[in-house]
Amino acid sequence: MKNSHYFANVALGAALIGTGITDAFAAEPTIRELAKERGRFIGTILNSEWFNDAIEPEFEEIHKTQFNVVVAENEMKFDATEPVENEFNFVKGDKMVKYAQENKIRVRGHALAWHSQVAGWVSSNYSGQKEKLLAVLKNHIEKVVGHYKGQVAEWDVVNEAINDDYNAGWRSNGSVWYEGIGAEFLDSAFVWAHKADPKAELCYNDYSLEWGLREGSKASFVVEQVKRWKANGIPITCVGTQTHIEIAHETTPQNVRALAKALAELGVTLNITELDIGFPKGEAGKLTAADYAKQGHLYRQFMDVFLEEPNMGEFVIWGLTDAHSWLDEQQGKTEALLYDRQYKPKPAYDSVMASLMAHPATDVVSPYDSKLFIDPQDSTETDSTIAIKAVASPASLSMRVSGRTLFIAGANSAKVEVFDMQGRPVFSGKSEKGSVELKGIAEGIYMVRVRDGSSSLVKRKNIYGKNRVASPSRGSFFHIKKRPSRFSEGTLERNY
Ligand code: 9MR
Repeated sequence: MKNSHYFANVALGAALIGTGITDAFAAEPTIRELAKERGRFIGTILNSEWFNDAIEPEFEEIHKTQFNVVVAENEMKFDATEPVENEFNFVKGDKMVKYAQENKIRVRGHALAWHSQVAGWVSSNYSGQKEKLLAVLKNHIEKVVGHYKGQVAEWDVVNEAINDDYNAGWRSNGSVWYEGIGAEFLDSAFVWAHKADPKAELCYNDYSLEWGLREGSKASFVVEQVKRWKANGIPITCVGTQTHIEIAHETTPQNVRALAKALAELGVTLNITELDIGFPKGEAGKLTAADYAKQGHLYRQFMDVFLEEPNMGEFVIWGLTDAHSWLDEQQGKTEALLYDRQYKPKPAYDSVMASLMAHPATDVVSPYDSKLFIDPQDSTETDSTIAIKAVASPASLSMRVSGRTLFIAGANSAKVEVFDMQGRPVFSGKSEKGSVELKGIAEGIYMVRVRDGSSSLVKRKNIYGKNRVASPSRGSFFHIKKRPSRFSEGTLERNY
């Protein structure tokens, strides 16, 4: 386990000022610095104790030093934001957004349409009344997303709407939304959220997505729904896999990799949104160094997958310290986080750092390529709360591959980089007079990035051998042209 960390560094660093030997400490990076260099967001929740000013001072110091994305544990949920019909309470959410802005931390909003933590008045007043419930949900989404427009980069628009059967389908029991409205509450929620903040990323978030893409699984069901949403112009941009797992769940990182690849085909980002890797509660106090090393190994594998898959953007852990975790309060699990109960980094912390170090920034593709995804009018700073735009590609720049030649229109001389689907660079060069030979690349599908000054374009391309001609591209990777929505409220076309 590391024996030096933030506080140790500060204290020792302070003691060494004046001796001229502070460089070694200045050199130790934080998770957020490495995440930022890689164009990614790594973070954790602000626990409810933080909102209530009932948390140790170490918490916030570590939080803002180590992480660059944040989520409210409970304070942006329906029951917190609209406890009384059409009376909104943004006090706690605003407190977090202010903190995030002051510390240049990206904000995830959690969660808009969920069957749990809905204010009691919804079912007492409107249970089973479709039109009323639609109006309630619409008003809630418009007011909440509207309030945080431009400040919350991404919303969990729908949370946990899939049932836990072995043959996954929509959760039909215990959901005031599904029971009263039917499955179109999901489509509507995305459309309303997009209208309220067109630049926000919009996610479908759920648990047990880490159990693989077998037939009937939640993950397969999500992929099918995302296909339908995309085909129907529903503005979904991301899926969140919560990933609350146990130490024995060794196959889960590779299942997450498979899900990322399936979603990449659909031009959708996969985010890890609530990771924790718990030990059975009975083992508390008996855990050995080998147990913690095993936990670290699993964290490492998740971080490896995260950094290697080009369509993964956020890695959020559901808690910072084992001293404050929903697992201890509500589940038979414990000791699942990066920091122990005394705020000392665990081997899991070292493993996350080791993974980041092993994946240099030049090898990590960012789905938030600042030039491609962020509206130039907003900011060039990725480490910020500015909303990400998943659609902009400069109209003037385009590319096409024929055999091994990449033709670029809109730029005479552009920087060209090619990455394999693991995000590893396989070619780098410059185009001359609008074309470049892609030498030394095996046949296959690649991500091609072209940059010219402030313009940048990323597309997925088939690269063929000399004598074959490329088939028309099946579409770009993140060049998602959001079709103008064919949907107006009340006329949503569904395909379930
Ligand atoms: O951590 C949250 C805990 O404090 C709440 O009591 C609980 C109530 O549902 O919600 C926890 O957070 C959940 C998250 O919002 C959605 N995914 C599962 C999380 C853990 O239950």
